[in-house]
Amino acid sequence: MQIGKVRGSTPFKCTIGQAQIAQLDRASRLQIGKVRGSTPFKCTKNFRPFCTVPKGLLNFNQQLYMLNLVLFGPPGAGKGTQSKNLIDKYGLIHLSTGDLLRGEIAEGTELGLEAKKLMDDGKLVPDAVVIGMISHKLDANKTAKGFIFDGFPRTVVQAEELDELLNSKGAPICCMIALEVNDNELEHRLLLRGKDSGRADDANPEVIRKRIKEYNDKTAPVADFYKGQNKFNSINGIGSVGEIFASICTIVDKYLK
Ligand code: B4P
Repeated sequence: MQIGKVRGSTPFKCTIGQAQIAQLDRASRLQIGKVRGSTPFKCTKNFRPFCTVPKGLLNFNQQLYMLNLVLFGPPGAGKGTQSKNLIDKYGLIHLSTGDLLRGEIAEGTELGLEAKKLMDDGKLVPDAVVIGMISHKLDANKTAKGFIFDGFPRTVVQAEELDELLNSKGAPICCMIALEVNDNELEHRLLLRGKDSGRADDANPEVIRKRIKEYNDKTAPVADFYKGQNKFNSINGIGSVGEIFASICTIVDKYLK
């Protein structure tokens, strides 16, 4: 439990990672403030959404709270699939580095042409490229309620850079949710998708195995990074999309209480 203080308010109880919206009591004309998950607190007419404690309660415009999630897992674990559901339910901005890179490829940019060679070969794109893309997207979405980072960070360097970027904006990652799926199932899913996705990296079993190896070598250690910050949550990524989504929501909802 933390003590929060919004400018012009009395201190109030709150927890890290909760509190989204300042709900002033309209009936009593701005006298009682409540931030989701907090005890009601007294505030004045000058109440402004400016919080001195957990910085994660603010978005980049200094409004209250951002819910920033990392959706983690090997290729084909279902990050993209579950992100769609999460956006609908929580109104977050989806940042998928895979989608951003495929967008660059579709537009035929220089960056896209470079990335395509690596992606088709099952390799990761250089850190500086994806960090630059993410930084640009964060700046372009200053009023977001929060972000789902899908497929990013994929290396410890990316995780460190993301921390730096978000901390400088006062809105750190709330939690990482890792989808656990075994290699056989991953290969099966990606080959199935490859039949109609048109994605070269899904069509070839050898490339899929290389992507899984890249994940084990370079991406899996990112989990330890978030374990060290007490933000790591693991869930079983095998089952129906609905069941898995329900498990994810149970975790996300804890951060909203
Ligand atoms: P991504 O686009 O991130 O995608 P992915 O790892 O292939 O898949 P994802 O986990 O999102 O799976 P999905 O839900 O679609 O990466 C592609 C490439 O981009 C990387 O290899 C790399 O080269 C590059 N890249 C991206 N980000 C990078 C970064 N940060 N740094 C460096 N390089 C980067 O699910 C897969 C399939 O499974 C779908 O067909 C889906 O329908 C199915 N499925 C999902 N859930 C299921 C379930 N519960 N049961 C059965 N099937 C399911």
